[in-house]
Amino acid sequence: MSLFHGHKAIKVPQNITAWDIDPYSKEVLLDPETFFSALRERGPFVYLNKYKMLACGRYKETKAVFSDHQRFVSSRGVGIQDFKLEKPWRPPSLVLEVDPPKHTRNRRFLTKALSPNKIAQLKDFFKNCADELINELLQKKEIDGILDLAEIFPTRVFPEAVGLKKIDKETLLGYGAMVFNALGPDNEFRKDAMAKGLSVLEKINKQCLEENISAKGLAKEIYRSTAEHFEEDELAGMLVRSLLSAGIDTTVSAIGNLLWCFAKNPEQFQLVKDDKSLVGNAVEESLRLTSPVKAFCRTSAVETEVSGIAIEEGTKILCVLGSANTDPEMWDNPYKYDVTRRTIGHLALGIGVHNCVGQTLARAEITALTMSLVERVKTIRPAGIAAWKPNNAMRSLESLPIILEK
Ligand code: OVM
Repeated sequence: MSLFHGHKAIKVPQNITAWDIDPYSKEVLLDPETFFSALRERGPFVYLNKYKMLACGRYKETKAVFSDHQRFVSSRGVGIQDFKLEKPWRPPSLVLEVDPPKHTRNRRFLTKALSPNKIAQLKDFFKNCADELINELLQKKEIDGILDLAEIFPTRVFPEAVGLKKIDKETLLGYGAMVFNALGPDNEFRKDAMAKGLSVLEKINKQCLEENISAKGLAKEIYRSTAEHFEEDELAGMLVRSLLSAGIDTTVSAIGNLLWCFAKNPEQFQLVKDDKSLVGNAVEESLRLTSPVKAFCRTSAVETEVSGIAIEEGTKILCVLGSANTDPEMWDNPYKYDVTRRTIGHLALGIGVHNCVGQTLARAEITALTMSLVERVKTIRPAGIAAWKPNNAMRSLESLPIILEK
C-alpha cells in the first residue's frame, strides 16, 4: 500500500468532485468562508487531490461522521496521519486518540475532575481575574486583543485552576501550537511549531508529574481518582497532559475570535450590554461562527457508505466543523454574527462520544470574561487590521488592534 502524507492514498470514489484546493494553506485560512461555501457546494464529500483523502463540510455529513465512533474511529489519529500506519510524534492521547471501550474508561476520570459542580466553584475566581484584567486594559489607549487579552486570560486562570505549579505562558502556548499543527501535513506551519518544540515537550511532561501538581487544583483530582489504577503509572500524568493540550490554545482562540466578532459588530455588543442574559448566547454564537477548532479528521475502520458515497477502509476524512457551522441548510444568514440566534446544535465543541470534555470549564472562563467586558467596556472599536495566524487545525488570530472605551 502506498502511504501518502502518513495515510493510505485512497482512490476517487464515484459521484464525487476531485478538488485541487489545499485546505491547510494560508490562503484558505485567510478566507475560510469562501472555502466553506465552495466545499459544501461541491457535494456531501469532496476528494482532495493534494492529499488523496476526503473532506466534508455540510452539516449533515459532518455530524453523521462525528457521531459514529464505530465506523469513523479516532484511534488512528484525528489529523492527517494514520497511527495504524505511521508512528505519531508523541504517545497518543488517552482520550482524544482512542476508541471505546478504552476511551469510555479514561474519559470518565476527566468528566469527574471537570464536573459542573467543580467548575462552579471556580466562577468567582474567573470573574475576579477577568474584572482585574479588563480594568488594567481600560487604562490603555489601544490594545492588542490577542497579546494583551486573549493570550493573557486563560494563561493566568487555567494553570491556577488546574493546579500547575511552575509553568509559563510561552510553554503552554508553544505546546498548544505543536499539538494542533501536528494534525496537518508536514507543511511550514507544522515544521515551525515543531522546531520550537523539544524544550517545551520536556517542560510539559515534567509539569504533568504529581510532584509538580498543587494539592488544590483539578489535576490533583485526576491523580486521586486514578489512584487505584496504580499499575498504570502513566495514566494520571497522561490525562493531565490532555488538559494542557486541549485547554489553552482553544480558549485563547475562542476569546480572540469573540473579540473579533464584537469589534466587527458593535450593535451586537450593544445588544448584550443592554440585556446581559444574552452573554451565554453571544459566546455560543462566536463559537458557531468562528469555530476555533476548524477541523478534525476521522478514519474509516470499515468499508462503508455515507449519503450514497462509497468510503474505503482506511479513508481519512477531514471534517470541517467551521463549514458545518455555517451551512445555510442549517443556519439562516450563516455568516452573520447574531447574538439572538438559536445556536443549539453547533459543532464547535464536537458531537458524539468525543465531544469536548472541558466545555464547562471553557464556557466558565469565556463567559466570565465576556460578562466583565459588557459590564465595564462601553465600546470595542477596531484600531487596525486583524491578522490571522496560520495553523493546521485552529482558526485563530495573531493580532487584533482594538480600542476599549470606558
Ligand atoms: C489531548 C487533546 C484533547 C483534545 C484536543 C486536543 C488536539 C488534544 O487529549 O491531547 O488537541
